[in-house]
Amino acid sequence: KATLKNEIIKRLVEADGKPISGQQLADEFGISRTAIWKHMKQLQEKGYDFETVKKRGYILTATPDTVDDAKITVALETEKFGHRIIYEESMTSTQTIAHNQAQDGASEGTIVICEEQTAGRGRMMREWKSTKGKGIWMSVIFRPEIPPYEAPQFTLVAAVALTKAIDDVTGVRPEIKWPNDLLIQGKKCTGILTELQADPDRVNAIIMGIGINVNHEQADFDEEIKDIATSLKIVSGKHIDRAALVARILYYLEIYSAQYVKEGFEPIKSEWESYSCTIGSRIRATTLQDVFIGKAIGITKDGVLELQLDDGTIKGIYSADITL
Ligand code: BT5
Repeated sequence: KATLKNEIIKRLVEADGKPISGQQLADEFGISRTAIWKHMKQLQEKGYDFETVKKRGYILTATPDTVDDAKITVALETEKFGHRIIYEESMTSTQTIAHNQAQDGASEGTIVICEEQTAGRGRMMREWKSTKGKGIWMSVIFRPEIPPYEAPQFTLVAAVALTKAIDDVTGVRPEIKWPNDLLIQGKKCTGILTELQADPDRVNAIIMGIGINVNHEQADFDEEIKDIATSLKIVSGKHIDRAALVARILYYLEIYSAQYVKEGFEPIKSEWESYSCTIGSRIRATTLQDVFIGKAIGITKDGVLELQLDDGTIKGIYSADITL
């Protein structure tokens, strides 16, 4: 079972270079030494490697460059987020799978994550490019007790959580472009897609899709997005441990989503504003019906973007694409 393998890896990481014998693992997990040996073999096939010290046991010497459940589990520091991980190397879209899981009753904090999406999507069925092994392509299930009209604020809350996690792990602080993009030096490194399962008056689940370009080189981006996209590696100059970043993201998502449900958006608003590159700028907001041009002067305590039009009137924008 995947979870037992995760526990074995966790145990070896915590041993911090000291060998643990097959017998000891067998005793701790209540299975035979042969069963342990089989798990070790399978882990080796997945890119984990061990040194075997005669008579004394296993030392973990290498882990794969993946976002598999074992790697994330080892790095987790949450109460419940990420405690259930659905991982496959390749998926159509983590959103689709997470929707099905949520419908089947998956609990809050369940995540769906993969190395590659073959049909990753953005808002309004736009395509989301998800290069294999380079990014974080993940969906997180929330079960907040909020009315459906508040759900867009969840995108803003997530943007703050993601910004802080990226800053912690890479030392690079992205800017938030209202409502759902994170930019670095004006280029998109992250997109957020907030989808709902709801009754008219009640949210059953929020399925939050998070796409982050992490270890892409410039050449990893397709022609269509090469001028508008960037990655954390390109800007930081460092290869990033994606699993560690996932764990940090889940840490902040757990904290901020709980705070939001308890206290609303107001206490998170000033932090959001301090990361925003939208506020104070002259922008063009394309909504489903219209185009508005003006100066973005702030967001309300409900997360609605306030645009001052050239005739001085203030227009509340609930959902739009922004060009700066
Ligand atoms: C978004 O949409 O920015 C939300 C993206 C959410 C992706 C995640 S990955 C895990 C989960 N599973 C999914 O299937 N989706 C979610 P939007 O604001 O509509 O932006 C889409 C636009 O961004 C596209 O039309 C492209 O111009 C551009 N784009 C596509 N792939 C990109 C990438 N990898 N990096 C930067 N920009 C990209």
